[in-house]
Amino acid sequence: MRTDWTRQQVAALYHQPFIDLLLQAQTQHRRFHPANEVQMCRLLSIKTGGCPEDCAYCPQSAHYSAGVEREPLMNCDAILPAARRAKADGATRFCMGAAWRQAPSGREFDSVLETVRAVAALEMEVCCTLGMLTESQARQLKEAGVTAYNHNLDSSPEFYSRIISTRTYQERLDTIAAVRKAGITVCCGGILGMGESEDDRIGLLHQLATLDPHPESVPINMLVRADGTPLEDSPDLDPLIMVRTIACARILMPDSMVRLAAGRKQMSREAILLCFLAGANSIFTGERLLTTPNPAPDEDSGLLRDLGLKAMQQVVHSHERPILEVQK
Ligand code: SAM
Ligand code: DTB
Ligand code: SF4
Repeated sequence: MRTDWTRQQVAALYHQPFIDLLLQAQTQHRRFHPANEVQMCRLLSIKTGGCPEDCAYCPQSAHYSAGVEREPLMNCDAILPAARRAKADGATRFCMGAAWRQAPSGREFDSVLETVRAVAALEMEVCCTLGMLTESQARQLKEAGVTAYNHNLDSSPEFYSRIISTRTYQERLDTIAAVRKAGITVCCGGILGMGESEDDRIGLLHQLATLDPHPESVPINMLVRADGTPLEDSPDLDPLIMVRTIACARILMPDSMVRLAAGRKQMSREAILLCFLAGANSIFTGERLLTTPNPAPDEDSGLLRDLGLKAMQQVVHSHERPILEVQK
């Protein structure tokens, strides 16, 4: 697994002719992952809105008025039925998101730990995204059974400061390091369609691919424009940019799960198919992401059926697998 990519190498990869890129990505995909399988993940917003950060894309920021109702932290009894439903619907990963700048301490954090223990007992992957974490909080989450922590770099270091002013890129990297140190797998990716340049997308890919080890999970989000946020009027993103970025992520981080995350509702079936061809092997399913809509479950099951894709039962990374077989 290479972690010493230069930004020039990432740029050269990114600028390849599209078909060469897709062929390389799909070949790499089949070396490391079962072909025609997609992991289904489910999101739940367990604490909604009123966030002190000013992320320009986010409807949950208290700096903007995007019409998201604030909701306090849900308790374990309220969350567990959603996790059970997700499992019954075929999801193998349950991801709980909270609109916090940083995970709190005390009673609220204890409540999250209780929930994590209960979800872990359902034998699903348990992912949390609660904002910045200290090493001690990361350790406690690990002990409670968290398997993954989502914390995105969002864009290149240069573009980041145009999107968020209340938290630095380095703070993001520090949280990722604390998560890694606690032995929790890292889920780290970004958002496309915020007005960033090609060079910014290359910069994001370069940052991700030089994390050592790579994030086990790389979510690539297409901006979901929310009214009331500074990015509400961003122009449409060409979906082929999602495809190109996903293909690069697959080639640079071959063993990682690449998640086609937010934005599928704005994408055609053909564009989504190209993302799968480029090496995406995970989606969020269910009516809702955190606060914004996602394709309806029957639409998704129809798509998977038409593409002959199966729901992945268990994710196995190559370091956990003794023999690697290249699938034809
Ligand atoms: N507050 C925590 C944080 O920022 O790490 C966790 C929740 S936050 C909503 C999780 C991620 O969702 C963000 O890092 C961002 O990449 C993504 N996200 C938020 N709003 C989005 C939007 N409108 N479109 C696409 N992705 C978005
Ligand atoms: C990620 O990269 N995307 C997911 C998950 N990690 C937490 C969240 C997408 C949120 C989209 C906006 C919303 O629904 O509020
Ligand atoms: Fe808060 Fe996370 Fe939204 Fe930023 S992305 S405003 S940190 S909830």
